[in-house]
Amino acid sequence: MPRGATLAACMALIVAFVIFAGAPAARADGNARSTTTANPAAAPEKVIPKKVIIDTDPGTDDALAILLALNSPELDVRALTVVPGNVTAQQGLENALKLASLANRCDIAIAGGAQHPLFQKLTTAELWHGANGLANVELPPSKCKADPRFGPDLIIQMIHESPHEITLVPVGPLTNIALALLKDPSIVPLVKEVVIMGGSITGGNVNAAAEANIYNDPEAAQIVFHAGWRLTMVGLDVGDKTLFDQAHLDQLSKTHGPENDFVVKVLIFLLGQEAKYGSGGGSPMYDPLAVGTAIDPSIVSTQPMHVDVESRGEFTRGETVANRRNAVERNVLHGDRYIIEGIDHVDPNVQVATGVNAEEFLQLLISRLAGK
Ligand SMILES: [Ca+2]
Repeated sequence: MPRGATLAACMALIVAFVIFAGAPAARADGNARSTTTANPAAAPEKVIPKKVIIDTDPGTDDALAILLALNSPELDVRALTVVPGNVTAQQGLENALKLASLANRCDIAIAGGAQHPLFQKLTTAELWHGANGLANVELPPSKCKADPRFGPDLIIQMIHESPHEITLVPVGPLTNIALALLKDPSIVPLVKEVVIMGGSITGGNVNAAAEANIYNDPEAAQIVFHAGWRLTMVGLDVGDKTLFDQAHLDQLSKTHGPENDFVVKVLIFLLGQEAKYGSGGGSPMYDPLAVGTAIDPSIVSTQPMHVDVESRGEFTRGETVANRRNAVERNVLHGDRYIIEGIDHVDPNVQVATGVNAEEFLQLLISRLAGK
């Protein structure tokens, strides 16, 4: 009995040891499995779409930008607000309604806004965008209805309804955004981010100095640039690197769908205008690149700079004057002359896009519109 009892006790000890020793291993294995399950590489997490409001003056490249946004799962387009620029406010609203209808997206709010720039007459750009602003392509009448709210009021309301969640993507003159800021400055800290198409740090397209969106309302732009929110400027000079050319057009022409076919017609028009008036080589995708940057910020590289908008220059009204070193000399009057007494730092207020992965972006654009 003692012998048998000893054997039984030993067996019990061994079993207990195995269970005890095995338990941590089993727990570790269990942990490992749950870690594997949570690993994004094994099971990608559902990306929460970014809520965006696109303020637009549609516009051929606006049309491409809007359709890119509406077909990108990374973005949750909450509203299109219309500003005069490429076309009049009335034509722009009609175009925005037709574009949303084409994409079967009457669920989003589409509202008119300002009727003219803050302090100057409007300059429209039918030369570049066609008489109707959409490359003279006639879209079917819209099934969508305009939201009765005033665009800047709609922007204010949506920002308050979703604090810290809304990304503003203005791709026209900045009149509506400035009006929203002037009416309710409390929106500034409640906006997640602002990504604009506009400006340039290497010369303009209206004239030597100014890019069209900023030229069309410099005072509004200065208000928006100095609001104190996170602002990324996707300007003319980076847009000029994203040339949609004949090879891209051939690629997109192989697929079909109402949006795809419309976009191909617009791009044929744009390539024609570029051949006639531009530098050739393709059509710059200005507004779509701003949307592309909202989709994937890594498409562009940026540098923080202090940027002011010139509003009084004889030759430079509407220029985005970028301080690349974020410093100014401190010049102090001594008698009949100034003496430099030091260097003062100026805070950057803009993330200026200075580089772009153009082909990656163009392929993103094509892939989102193909077959739609
Ligand atoms: Ca535009």
